[in-house]
Amino acid sequence: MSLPSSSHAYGIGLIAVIVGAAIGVSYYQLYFIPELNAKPIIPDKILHPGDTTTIIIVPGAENQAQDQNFVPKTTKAQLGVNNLVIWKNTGDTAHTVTPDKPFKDQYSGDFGSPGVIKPGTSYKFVFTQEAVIPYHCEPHPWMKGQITIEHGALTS
Ligand SMILES: [Cu+2]
Repeated sequence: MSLPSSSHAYGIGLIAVIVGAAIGVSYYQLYFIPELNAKPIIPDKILHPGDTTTIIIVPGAENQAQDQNFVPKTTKAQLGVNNLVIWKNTGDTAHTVTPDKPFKDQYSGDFGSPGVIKPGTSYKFVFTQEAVIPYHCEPHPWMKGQITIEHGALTS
């Protein structure tokens, strides 16, 4: 009788291992993965920098013969200093701020105006990581600019 009872114990042991593994996998899926996918923790001074960087979309920007459209065309901002960047449309035509190739900030997500920036309105984006992003205006592709986000002097 020793053989059947030991094989019975073996069966129970096997079931225990399977149940344990199943619990482990569901724990991993329920708690561990969401933790990994959660937004990174960003220092408050980067989420709420003391200063902003403003880029003006000037009147006549849609005119291909006009050099000035995004002013300034190339801009640098520092993390923790002025990494909240605002594009202000002061003209009378709708424009967009569209990255030349998609850029996704680790915290703020996809960069680029969700639609057009109507005259008198603006588009804001908080950059939380270093990046160099060439961008343009979708309806007027000759309007080009570049924003560079640098490690800030105040950032550790
Ligand atoms: Cu435009």
